Amino acid sequence: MKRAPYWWKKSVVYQIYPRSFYDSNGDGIGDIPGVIEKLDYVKELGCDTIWICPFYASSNYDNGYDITDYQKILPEFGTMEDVERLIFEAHKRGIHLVIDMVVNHTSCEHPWFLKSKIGELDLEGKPNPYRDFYIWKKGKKVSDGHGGFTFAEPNNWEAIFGGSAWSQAEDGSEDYFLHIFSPKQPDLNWESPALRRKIFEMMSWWLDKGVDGFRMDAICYISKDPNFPDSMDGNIRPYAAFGPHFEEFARELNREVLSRYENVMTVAEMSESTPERAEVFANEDGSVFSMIFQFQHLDLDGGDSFKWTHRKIDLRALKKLMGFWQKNLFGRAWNSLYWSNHDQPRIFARFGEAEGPFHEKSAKMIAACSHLMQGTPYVFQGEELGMTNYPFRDIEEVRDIESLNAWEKFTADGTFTEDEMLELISLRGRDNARTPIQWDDSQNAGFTTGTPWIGVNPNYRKINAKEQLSREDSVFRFYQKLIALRKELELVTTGRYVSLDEENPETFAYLRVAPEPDSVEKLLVMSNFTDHEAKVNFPESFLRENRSLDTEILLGNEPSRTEFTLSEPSLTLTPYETLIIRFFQR
Ligand code: TEU
Ligand code: CA
Repeated sequence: MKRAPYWWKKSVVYQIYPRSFYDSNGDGIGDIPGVIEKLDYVKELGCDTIWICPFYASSNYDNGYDITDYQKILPEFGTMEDVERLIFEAHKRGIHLVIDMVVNHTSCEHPWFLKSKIGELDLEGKPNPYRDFYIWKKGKKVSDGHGGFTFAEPNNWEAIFGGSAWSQAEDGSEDYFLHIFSPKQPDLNWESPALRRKIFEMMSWWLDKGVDGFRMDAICYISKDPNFPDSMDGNIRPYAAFGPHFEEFARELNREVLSRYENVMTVAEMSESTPERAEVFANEDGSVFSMIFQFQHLDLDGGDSFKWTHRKIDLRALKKLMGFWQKNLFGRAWNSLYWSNHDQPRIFARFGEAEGPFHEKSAKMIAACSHLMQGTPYVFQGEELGMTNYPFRDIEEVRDIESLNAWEKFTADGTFTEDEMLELISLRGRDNARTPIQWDDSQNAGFTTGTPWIGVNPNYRKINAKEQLSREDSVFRFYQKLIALRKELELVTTGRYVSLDEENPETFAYLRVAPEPDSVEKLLVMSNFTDHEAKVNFPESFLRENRSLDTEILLGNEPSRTEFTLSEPSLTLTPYETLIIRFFQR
């Protein structure tokens, strides 16, 4: 497929978690042929790019994010021919395909690691070329308490999925290998030129197959602090993210791989990101990545035990933060816009209502509020249906390595009781996003004819695609209109962001202003985040400047709202209402 320069700026991405999307052969696991069968659904929604989560050969401890062969497909997902067909069928429909590239680490069962862990010498006693592919450090010499000594972890870094970030290989040496995530996911050593070469060749191989880009998994971690110092509280992120060679490696990846193909899209997953970093790594000249996934907005409800908390996001803090990103990146870098993905709970854990009269209305409001900002919006599968968290009642129902490890740790050390922890998993756990897509009201929500690998949300008879498609006022239909609006109105892509009524704790209002100085065209997006009526206040200057302009309602979620004129200093929105107004001169 021919790719236009910066095509992603006008794109809306649909994220597919293949394991839970659609099962074509009844083994309970979603697969690539299943994705192909549902491409028309994605097309109907209006998305023109798919980001598909890992489908490579994997040991599956972390659902595909632990790769054993980058150039093979996990048999339960299908074959390489299926993936080639997916590329072809997506392109046939004008849909770009962006694949998930997990190159910070591999599986502990990847042949490179199996060879690496043999030791500094290979089986023939020669220097082992694979040793350097991973990060090995001598253990720290510590007293054994009996006058002798023993070896301990090189430092106190904690893995993101719990426990020490260092584990020992069974090679009889005192060496430890580093794993930022789980011991099943050893970190690759990007300091090794031979390793980088292998990665670059492999990524080029995928581009040669015709994929349109990559979502770069956990990429901010590929360069670590070379001194491996102890961390104050065990937190690994300050030392493992954005190390001294990160920018160099990222630019090399661009030079050696991305820039050799035409208009490849990359979205780089980067926790610990700030607008200053986005300016470097998602800059306009295309010398690094196309855009990044930042996490600051999702960290607003983090707590002492990381994500395991009931804390709520303060709307004022959210508005300031989003506005800060919008303003700082304007003309310099490109934003991604998302609330949900396979690592996050369903949106209603944060905003709106999962049940009751405002369920759908709130889902639409949240979508409009983020889709009309500047950047590339991401729709995570099921979001367009208003899918909700799963009511986990037993730890046996949980599949996610992160949640299971957290359960072990926090129930053992007394941070939480079992009941509390289960409640937190139901609220914040990653499996909430990973339950099967609810296609219709038949058994297993039409996802599979077999036994699904993870429970289907019991609300599928009410919330499902078939029902949503049959109704004009559904969440799906609203997403369709929202996506179409982005395609029709240049302003959504190019407009400058101006925040309005920023101190208001209940409503979120902003303007998108045409960048051409001689244009008066503007969009006004107003959203009520509460379950009661709430006001948006217009500053005097705003009223003065815009009162004489013509207005039209472009989209909203309140059927009784049929007119809008800018006459009063404030407007009262109904519960969870969103209202999108265009200002123009006739
Ligand atoms: O996530 C990396 C990441 O930055 C984590 O901190 C993420 O926020 C985590 O899921 C916290 O709940 C990526 C993938 O998206 C994730 O699914 C993988 O498990 C992880 O990398 C390891 O590959
Ligand atoms: Ca299957």
